[in-house]
Amino acid sequence: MRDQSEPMQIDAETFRAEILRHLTYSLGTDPDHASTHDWRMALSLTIRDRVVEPWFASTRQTWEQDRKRVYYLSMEFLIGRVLEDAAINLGLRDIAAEALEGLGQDFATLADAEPDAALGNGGLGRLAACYLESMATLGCPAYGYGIRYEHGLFRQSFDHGRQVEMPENWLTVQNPWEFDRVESAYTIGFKGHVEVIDGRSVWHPGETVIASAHDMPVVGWQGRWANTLRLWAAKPTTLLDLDRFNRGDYTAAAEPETLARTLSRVLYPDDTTYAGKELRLKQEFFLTSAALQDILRRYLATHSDLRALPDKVAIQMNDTHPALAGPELVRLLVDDHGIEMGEAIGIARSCLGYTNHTLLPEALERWSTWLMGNVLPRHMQIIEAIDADHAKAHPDRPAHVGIVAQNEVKMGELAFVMADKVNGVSALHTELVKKNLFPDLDRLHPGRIVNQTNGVTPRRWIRMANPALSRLITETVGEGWESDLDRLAGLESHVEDAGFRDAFAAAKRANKERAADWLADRTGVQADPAALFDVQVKRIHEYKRQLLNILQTIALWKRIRENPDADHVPVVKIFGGKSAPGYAVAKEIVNLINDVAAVVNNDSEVRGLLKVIYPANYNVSMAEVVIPAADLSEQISTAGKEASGTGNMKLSLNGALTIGTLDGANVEIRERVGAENFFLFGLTADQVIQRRKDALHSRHAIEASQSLRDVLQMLAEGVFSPDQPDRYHGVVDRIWHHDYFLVADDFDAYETAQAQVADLWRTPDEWVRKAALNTARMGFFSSDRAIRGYMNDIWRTEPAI
Ligand code: 26V
Repeated sequence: MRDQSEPMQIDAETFRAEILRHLTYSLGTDPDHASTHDWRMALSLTIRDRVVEPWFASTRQTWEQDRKRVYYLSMEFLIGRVLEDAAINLGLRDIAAEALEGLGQDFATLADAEPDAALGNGGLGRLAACYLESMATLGCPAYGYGIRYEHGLFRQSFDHGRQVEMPENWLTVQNPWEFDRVESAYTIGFKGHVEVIDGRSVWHPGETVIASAHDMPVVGWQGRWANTLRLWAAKPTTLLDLDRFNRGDYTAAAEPETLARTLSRVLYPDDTTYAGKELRLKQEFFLTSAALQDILRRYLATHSDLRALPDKVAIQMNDTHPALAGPELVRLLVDDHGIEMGEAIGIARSCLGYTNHTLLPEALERWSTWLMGNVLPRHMQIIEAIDADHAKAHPDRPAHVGIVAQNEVKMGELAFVMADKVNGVSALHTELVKKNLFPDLDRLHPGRIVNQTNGVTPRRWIRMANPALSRLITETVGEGWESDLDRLAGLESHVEDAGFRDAFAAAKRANKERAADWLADRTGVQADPAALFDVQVKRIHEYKRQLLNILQTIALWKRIRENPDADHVPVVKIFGGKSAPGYAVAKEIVNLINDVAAVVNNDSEVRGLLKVIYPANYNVSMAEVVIPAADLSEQISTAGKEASGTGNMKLSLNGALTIGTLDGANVEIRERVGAENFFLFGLTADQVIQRRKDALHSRHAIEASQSLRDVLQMLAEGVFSPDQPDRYHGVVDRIWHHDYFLVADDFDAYETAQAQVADLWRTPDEWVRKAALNTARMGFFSSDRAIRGYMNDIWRTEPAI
């Protein structure tokens, strides 16, 4: 293996020659005729060549040292773009840019042409991507297992302010970052029946598909280690029905192929409600079974005793979506390897961990026993055996705690019972998992539930997304902070230095200018980089309360119009986010934000004091532009509902102040950055529960707030929907009568906090102090810290470097 302390050595001249070699021999074109796509491919392949070396070395070392491996099973990996991230981790970003310059090409232009790998909905999928990168950085031998969706998360556009979904097509152009492993393929069964032969159960599936592996290398900081993200594509077991083809029925002949491929065709875009759809269950089993067959094959290549599996294998279930890993591992151990059921359950449990990412009841998976029994008849039997085994081991188990109840399989309970450790994703969330979600199981298994507060990778979210701030950090605290984020604390002693504060402000200003250009290009709306950039970017959901933000925006607009000469702070409200396609209330909020933007941005009386900008199709790449430019981070969920949040971490790390409730990781962010550097407002999780007991809570809140009444009246009168004055009557009615997320109850407190924000903005030097302290005190939220926590407390693995 290469000397790991040395950065990769290659000069621009050699790099240029390699790009040209790929252009000629891999792309079959020449510099005079090459398109942007050709250049991007040649550049990507040149960088990819440099990834392969540490990738092979890491794999070889793991085999030679017979290391324990971590397997991260997730239905979602929200990777984003790969090229620049890989270039930066390999230390090749500047050499590549220099090499390209000599060829008349621009690195940023080529990097921008790469489609996002959008194989995820939001937080859960992006967390998985950050964790893969941290495992590679720390030298933790690991595989990510996911599905190679042909279509990632839909593309969002707006038609008259309303969300329209279009299919996403990242694979229509060749993906240079994947290797098709035709030799790594497994048969996945569905349906059929179970036969008992000599006391042994034999499952005869009625349908089968092939899971075929595609590997993406994941390279860590400075190329010291690389792991594999293995994505499964579904293929038919029989390509063509030749009988039908020969009879001339060509469409029907291709049917087996079409049916099989459906399995990995699209990512389910609804992260709010579990729908009980057969195809989703099949996708979950497809991922899980392929991963487990692969894990056992790898283990058995060098071991024979499956009883020692937990010494070499740690499997993490990213939410309950891969929770069939329990029953599937038990099935393989019992049916294929002859291990007794009780022992198999014990072995499987010792390998498995379960991370919970949501408390929302409608998102908790429960499959009907009818569907489960039909699609996976053998697994249904095993789930019942697991449930019986657990009941027997815990005679004091209350009846309602079972895995199977009222003709449903509760996947949370299944994952819990089959896991060695169960974790929440922030301190508050973990307490709520114990208290509200699994109180009885927590009592039966004290110590099983642990906390691992989320983190984000500083390589992508500071070093790559924010080069201006990165340079300042390196100048101030020296090299190496990217893999040791606690060193950001070294900024703190410089905060009283005016020169440092100026430099910090200048970096933010540069990012805001870049973002303003980008926003103008996308939306036609010009933002003044001197204004306060107030940012809320995340999935659109009632509990995240974009509605609260836009109602306050309306109140602000009204105040500016009524009192044009007052000392108003110029604000740019930036929104980004997609609604689930079937989530009508969220779509109404999307529509409202766009309608408010149209009115406010075209109101000459506002004179640039307020802009509302909502570019369509928020994704990882948009986050990389907007987050470094933010002054204010909106983290305003109804307390108790946001498990953690990770955007909150990215924004504060990049020097935004947070306006937020005591929810998820906000609590820990505030503890670390200091209460005086955080705009807190709103009811606590306990107060939310209490408040809902008053059936008239929202009416009381509205009656107490002149400002909210005015806003609701404007909505009711159709001020923002003159073409259809009753468009927002539903919104108004819900706030009055069914305000489950307590928008009304928190409105006044939120307005007060926003007034404090404006006050602080009026003393720019004070603002910069607090912003810089946010960056300096956020080192804890590196995903490296989180992964070390998983390695120590859950996986019991050691880094290989
Ligand atoms: C849920 C469902 C429900 C069933 C149908 C398909 C589907 C797909 C995705 C999800 C994910 C919901 C859970 C989730 O994304 N939770 C978020 O996880 C983040 C990482 O831990 C955390 O920061 C956010 O607070 C939490 O909302």
